[in-house]
Amino acid sequence: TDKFKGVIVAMNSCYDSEGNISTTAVKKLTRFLMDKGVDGLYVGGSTGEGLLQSSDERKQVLEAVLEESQKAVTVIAHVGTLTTKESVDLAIHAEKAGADALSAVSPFYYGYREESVGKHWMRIVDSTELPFIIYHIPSTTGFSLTPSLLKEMIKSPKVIGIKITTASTFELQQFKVMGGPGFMLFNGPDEQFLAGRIMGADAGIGGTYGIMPELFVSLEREYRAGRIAEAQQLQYTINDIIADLLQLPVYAALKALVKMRGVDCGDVREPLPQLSEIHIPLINALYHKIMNA
Ligand code: NGF
Repeated sequence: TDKFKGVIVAMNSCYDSEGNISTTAVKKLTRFLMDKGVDGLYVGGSTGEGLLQSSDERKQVLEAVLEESQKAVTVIAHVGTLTTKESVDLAIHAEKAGADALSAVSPFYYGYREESVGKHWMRIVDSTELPFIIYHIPSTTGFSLTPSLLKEMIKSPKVIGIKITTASTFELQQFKVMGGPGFMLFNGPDEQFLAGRIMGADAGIGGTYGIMPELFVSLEREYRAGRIAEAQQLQYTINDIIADLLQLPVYAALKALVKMRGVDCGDVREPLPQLSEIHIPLINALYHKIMNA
């Protein structure tokens, strides 16, 4: 459906100076992104540090986003955790709080096989009436979604798509075909947003959108209008910024830049790597690149 099209920001979580959730800052960031014209928000994912928070904290963040957005943009709640019980609890909460959809990474650490991952995901799916988006990110979870598991999962009409964070647009396109009519693919790697869109992604979900929402919103507009050369130029501009970003501890750098854009979300949580003095010149240069793009 149209609800899940376009630019969906994998938004940061915000903390105060003591490292506790700042719902005030979460709301401010929500407002900032909405004012830039993004289509949706993905809460508590990788960029959102959901896996570094307690369930109670994750609920606070989601509630703050929903309170501020008031249904004006699509809100997807990432509810992946290490235990089925906790994910189901987060899913039920997300539905009650008013989220539009659920998403979850596969459980990790014990090196689960397809059958266990499928059971975990389906328990989440069955716990609410909300649509569910599989989060396929083998680089962090070690689990790669298989065609056979996908086939099983799409038997439920609630499984509406896959957020795919792999570099392969071939894989993206193949999953899209396997999912059948109406099945949605969400592009994960921001550096190939346009490539993903062209190969069948209906939307992108990404963390770097938050520091340069204008560029992604423009890119999406140009793409929809069929102005591919213009869209490609914007992707090149974005990729020049991402190439620099990847020289830094990415999540910490994103937060530093979000702060420069006007919303102080605090530091990333340990054990994520923090920024240090040596990174400051590159951060400043990046900020100028973004503002002059
Ligand atoms: O964080 C990663 C790890 N990838 C994100 C994104 O796919 C994850 C991507 O935006 C996401 O959306 C989330 O926060 O849940 C990258 O940060 C970006 O492409 C720069 O490489 O792979």
